[in-house]
Amino acid sequence: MSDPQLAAWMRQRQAETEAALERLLPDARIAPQRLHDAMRYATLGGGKRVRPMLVYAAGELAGANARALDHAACAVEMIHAYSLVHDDMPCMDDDVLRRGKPTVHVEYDEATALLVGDALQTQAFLVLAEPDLFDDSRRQLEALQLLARASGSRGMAGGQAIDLASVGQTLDRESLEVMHLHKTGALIRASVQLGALCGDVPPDALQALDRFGKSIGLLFQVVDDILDAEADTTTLGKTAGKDAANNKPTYVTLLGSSEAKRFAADLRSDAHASLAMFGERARRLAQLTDYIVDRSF
Ligand code: GRG
Repeated sequence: MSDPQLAAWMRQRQAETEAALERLLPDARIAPQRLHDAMRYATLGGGKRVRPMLVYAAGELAGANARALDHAACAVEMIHAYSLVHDDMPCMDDDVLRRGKPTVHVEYDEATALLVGDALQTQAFLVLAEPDLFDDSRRQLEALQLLARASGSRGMAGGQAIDLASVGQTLDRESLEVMHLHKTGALIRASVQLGALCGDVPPDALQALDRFGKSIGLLFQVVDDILDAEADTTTLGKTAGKDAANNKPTYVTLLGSSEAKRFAADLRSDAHASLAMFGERARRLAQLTDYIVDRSF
């Protein structure tokens, strides 16, 4: 990473996320120990923590208090961790490795993996519903609704359903976009809004941040597709990536690599344009946008 200040900020926020998750996940010494242990296994000690970093960066812009931000960052990461545990199960992607270690159903068992996802999801809402977290309880209710909407059938889970239904189908660009805006984009978009809701921003600022969140949510997925395709080119001699190998459409299979990169560049510009009204206050969000792209190409 080119900017040492950003690297230091990211390390600090990642460490803060880890410490807050340690505190806010159930203690593995308390019954049911095996479930609690598996929840911690799924959540702690791995991952880039992109969503928590977006919560913190938006919260900094909005002047949010640190405790509310820790809880919001953990809530969104718990939902993300649950989605990965379920996504890896044999009934979905059937993956054996996640974040460099065996997936939860491999390390524990399938029934435990199902329960880990369920319990992480409810833990997320418990953590965000903590009393006296927000200065304004109406904003806390808004945050809870926002996270529920982004995670549920009209958000991430809905996107996963569209994805499962698309296996073996030829999706057009619009349908692929709808799928990713839900499956990956909804939680990333919600992370930015959650950070802002922890503080105090006027409605026009919240709208601009929502446009920003929508652009980077899609950007994240386009970059993921490109990275996946490029990893396959170097390691397997294929050109389309794991999803494509699983007969799932991706931006690279649909648009080709050059056009997918052009689309990523457009989304990056849209994201920066949405931050224009904030000036210097949005520096971290702008830097995180570039990080999402530059971790690859
Ligand atoms: C099972 C309800 C349900 C939803 C699953 C998000 C999702 C929906 C599945 C993940 C599948 C996947 C690998 C999508 C590609 C983009 C993505 C979300 C990658 C994983 O997120 P990162 O890169 O992971 O932020 P880390 O490990 O860094 O947290």
